[in-house]
Amino acid sequence: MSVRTRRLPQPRRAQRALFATAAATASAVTLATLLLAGQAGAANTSLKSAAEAKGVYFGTALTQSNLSNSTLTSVASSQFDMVTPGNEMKWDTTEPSNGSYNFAPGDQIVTYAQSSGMRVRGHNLVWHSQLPSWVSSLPANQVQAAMESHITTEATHYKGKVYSWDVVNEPFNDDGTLRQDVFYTAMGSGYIADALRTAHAADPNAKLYLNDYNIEGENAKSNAMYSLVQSLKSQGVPIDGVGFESHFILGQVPTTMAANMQRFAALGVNVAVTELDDRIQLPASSANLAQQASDFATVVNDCLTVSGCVGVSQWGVGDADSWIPGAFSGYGAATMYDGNYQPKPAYNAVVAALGGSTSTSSPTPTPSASASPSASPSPSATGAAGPCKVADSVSAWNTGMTENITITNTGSSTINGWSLRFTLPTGQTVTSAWNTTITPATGPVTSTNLSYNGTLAPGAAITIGFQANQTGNASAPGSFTLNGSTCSRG
Ligand code: G2I
Repeated sequence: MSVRTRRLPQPRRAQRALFATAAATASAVTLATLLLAGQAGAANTSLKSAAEAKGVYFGTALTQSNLSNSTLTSVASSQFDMVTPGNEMKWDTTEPSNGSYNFAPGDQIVTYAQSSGMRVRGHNLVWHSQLPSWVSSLPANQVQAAMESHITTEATHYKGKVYSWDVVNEPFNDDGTLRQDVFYTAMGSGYIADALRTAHAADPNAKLYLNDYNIEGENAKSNAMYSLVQSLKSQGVPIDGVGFESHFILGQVPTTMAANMQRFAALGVNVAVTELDDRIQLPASSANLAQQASDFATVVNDCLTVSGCVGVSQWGVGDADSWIPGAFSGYGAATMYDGNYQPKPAYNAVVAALGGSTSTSSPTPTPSASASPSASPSPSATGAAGPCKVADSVSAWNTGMTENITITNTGSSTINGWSLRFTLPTGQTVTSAWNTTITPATGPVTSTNLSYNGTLAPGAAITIGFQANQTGNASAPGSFTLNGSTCSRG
């Protein structure tokens, strides 16, 4: 498998110029946008600009309720150039009763995407889930007509506004047999070709996809998808792409992913990573976050390796809006942004995998594809850093505690790389940390910057934190020194 060099196809470039105008307007939007760009600003290349330079997109899922979270939308519009509506184009929203359509929630996402210079992956037209009961209880001889009119009406409504459609979502069982849903039961396997033809008639320019999970590696399910696509292509059925959802468990990205995607591309279809996340059993340790950075970089590299891979989308912007904690008890931290929309090690690893720069001004090392979050502070970290202020807050329970520490650069020079030293009260043992590495786990400890938050401009603040076991004394440390200077408190 060869690593390709891509040139953007002309239409994509022209479209991008159009989006750039919209994006220029949108980028004036809010101070929050600027602030967030600064926070992610450990990385001076955004996900989307790095992806576009490679001829691919970087997308995210967004729901209607996400649109009222300005922190989230600031990250979304500055970092991503493709949006997949999380729920708003699904059948239960768009046609809750027979013949009665509601496109308002989906339209809101499209409007947001257009005003932010992002394209839209339509998701989805036919799926066994989030399907209103009126469809599943139709007599078999009425299912085809209902499916065709649903597809025709929805794809016509969004004609010219979506880049692609997931026409049939998740058609397979894990053993490679087709799911016995209402569509299969009424029409047999031919419902898939019928759905694709109907969508193509309504919007001939949309790229038409089949999308599924657990088809990322070579296995019975991906073999079945492969045979289906091969057969559809041989019959001249309009199919343009296969979506690999990619809901991974930490450390379990299949080693056959690139080869698997490549065999689909060789059939003459595009491939895309459509719903990437990488769930971690909580609490996430810094080693977990390093593994996650490696997993994300692997997936992005797999896409870049495969000619015909058009882009990667994450399922949700950050850990705070991810579906994982609600669906998998005890798991979370599955995205590139933490619960406060701060970039995690996976973010920098992805920018690096895309060939972008994660730092020019900071002397902290540019993370490699397998970036470790525990980048050491730069040599300058040992010098005097100038004034600093530390505010900390502790929340404790019988045997544990979390502590968040906000460090502000109150001086007039930029801090490039930092070490914060403090002494943990007796009985406290750090079990995990965020936005920093803390060593050792007890007693006098040193907390150092990660690769993405080593630079602190004058007036800038960052928050780090840790979870610890404690044996009755959950108080905060008495004093903090930053690069050798004692910090004021408050
Ligand atoms: O399950 C993760 C994804 C797997 N592939 C297809 C995607 O469409 C799917 O997305 C998720 C949404 O992210 C969830 O938000 O699909 C779920 C349903 O299968 C969505 O969850 C549902 C909840 O289960 C409902 O209780 C809720 O009413 O979201 C609904 C709308 O908020």
